[in-house]
Amino acid sequence: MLKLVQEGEIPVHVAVIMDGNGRWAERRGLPRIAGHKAGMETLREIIGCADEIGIKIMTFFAFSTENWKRPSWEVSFLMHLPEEYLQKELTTLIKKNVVIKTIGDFANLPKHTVRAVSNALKLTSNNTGLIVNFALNYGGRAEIVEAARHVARKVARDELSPDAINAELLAAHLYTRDIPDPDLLIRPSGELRISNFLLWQMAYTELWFTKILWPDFKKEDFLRAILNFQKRERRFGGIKK
Ligand code: V0D
Repeated sequence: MLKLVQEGEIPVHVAVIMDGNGRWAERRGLPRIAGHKAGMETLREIIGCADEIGIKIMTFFAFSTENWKRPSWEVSFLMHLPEEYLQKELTTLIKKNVVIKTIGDFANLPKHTVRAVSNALKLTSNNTGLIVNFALNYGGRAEIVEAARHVARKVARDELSPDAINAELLAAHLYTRDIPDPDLLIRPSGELRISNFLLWQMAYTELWFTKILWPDFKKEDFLRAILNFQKRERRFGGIKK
């Protein structure tokens, strides 16, 4: 399947909702946190594959602004995963020339998490390869609200005319100002929702849903999603040429 995919058009930016980790564990009679650990293995495999086929940007939904509603022990456990992941993978990622980026609000994250992530951002900032973008304490609506506030402040200070506000200007105030909109969203685990992920950016994104849970999602499943994407005709609201 790898060869076939490489013959087609490779999406520039693929977004992934890493869902189904807790359910994967519960089905095996394991604690939910075992699922989160297993999900980290999938993350490694999919980043390797994305790099191999020449995708430029991968955005992974790691923690949403709604995930704070989970039991506090689970939240605490999750907040140690960036450190654990980076301790295991950062050297390999640096060798692969990967750039680590994040989107989301750092303000309410534990200091230890911010420290580990900031260090990784700094150590990979001069790299030029695959961008691995983690959505951490991210919510699509919160992102748009924050952008609107920034724009409103500029108007209030007379730095901006309300007539100059358009989609391009709004987009320039989002976390994703430096990266193109995703071409493809992959959501495993059987949920058929966007769940407040990249709301603005997904206006024309192709969607791929699968019942496979994230820890069971393999390279072949990823390639299948890309292959399906390659068969689609994207019109962006226009008509067939
Ligand atoms: C749990 C499966 C890597 C999905 C993967 C705090 C759910 C493992 C990161 C990570 C999580 C985040 C930022 C960063 C580097 C790594 C991560 C969370 C959960 C939520 F800069 N895996 N991972 N973050 N899981």
